[in-house]
Amino acid sequence: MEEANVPVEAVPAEENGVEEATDRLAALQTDANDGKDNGEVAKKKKRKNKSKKKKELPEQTNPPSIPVAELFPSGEFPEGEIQQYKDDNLWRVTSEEKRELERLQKPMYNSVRRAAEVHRQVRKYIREILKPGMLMTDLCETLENTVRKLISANGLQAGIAFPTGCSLNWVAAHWTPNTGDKTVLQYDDVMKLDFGTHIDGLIVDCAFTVAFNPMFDPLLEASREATNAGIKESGIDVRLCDVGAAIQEVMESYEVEINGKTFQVKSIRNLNGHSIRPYQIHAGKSVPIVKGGEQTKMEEGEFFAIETFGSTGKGYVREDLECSHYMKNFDVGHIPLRLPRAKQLLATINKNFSTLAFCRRYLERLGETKYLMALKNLCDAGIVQPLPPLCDARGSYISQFEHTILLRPTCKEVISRGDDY
Ligand SMILES: [Co+2]
Repeated sequence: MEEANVPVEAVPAEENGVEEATDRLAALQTDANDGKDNGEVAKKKKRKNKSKKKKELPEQTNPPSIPVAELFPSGEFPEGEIQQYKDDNLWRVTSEEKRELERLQKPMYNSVRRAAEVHRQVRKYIREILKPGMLMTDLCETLENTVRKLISANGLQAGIAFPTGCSLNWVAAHWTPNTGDKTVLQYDDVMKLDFGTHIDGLIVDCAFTVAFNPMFDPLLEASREATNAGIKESGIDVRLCDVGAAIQEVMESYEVEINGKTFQVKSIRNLNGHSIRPYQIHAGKSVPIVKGGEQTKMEEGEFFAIETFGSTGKGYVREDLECSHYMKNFDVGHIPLRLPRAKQLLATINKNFSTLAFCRRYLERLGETKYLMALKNLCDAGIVQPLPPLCDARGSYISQFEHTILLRPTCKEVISRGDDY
């Protein structure tokens, strides 16, 4: 019923840009990839011979091009990592009542697992092609087009859940290049790749950090392990402040030496994880990453993004730099608009993003031009919220890891877990 059924690749304005991005990427590819390609050819021949005897499951190509729906013909997508609840909640594992509740939710679990499988396959590919010298815009467009393909993007029913965050160094979050940005990824950069996929608004919010210089390894390990500690601590009836305390303890047990100076890694005190609901990335509950937070409890059935940020700076962020990210206010009802341009832009936003976050590049690929004043009108009217980059002290470095978890009635499922992190 969505007319956005038109495959996104069919948007003409985008075609050239994508090809250019792909060409520039190809120029950067190493011989390592050639070796892989040859291996692929050899494997394919082998498969062809075998296939006479037994029908095999399709395998993903490199670069990835097969929608994950086709890779799992049964329609069942892989479960995430299962963790048992602790202490007072051990009984849930075997409760027949709780198991029945889960049976009813199976289709919903399966949808979000499909979004997670896309996330895993896309990040695996992006890690392979990432290298210093890449244009950030090319990186994002390649990532986004790969998501669109693997998730079988279709209007608001399946697609990208929010802009590709690729914040560098002291920028913690909410940075993606605007059109024309010439930023090039550097060997000494610390990049947070934070991207989201969704099926029917069920969002997988998952992020990792990339650094080429091994000097940053302890900084990355700090936030990776802090996030794992937060996931471990999470559970039904667990107080959010206890999750924050567990995260900070692990994070701040790390030190990192950068160019001869030693820093204790700090948890950024004004950044949080968050609960997630359909089409609502920040659904109301915040998961602190330092001690002293709220006593509010996590509840059965909730989705949470557990994310932590480790910094060598002040451990405090403020809004800075040019804005790229925007999102419709989830709670705002119909507001009549008189300015025709603002009205028309809002129609585009409603149709393509609804209450999912978007960026300027996403508007432009839909054919929007000269929309900045209209966008400002929507922000001033309180309909759209600008989400500017969040920055610590200039010259500092920040790492981030994030997973989406689901507090199922019988167990905790780390939906976005992969063999990478
Ligand atoms: Co998040």
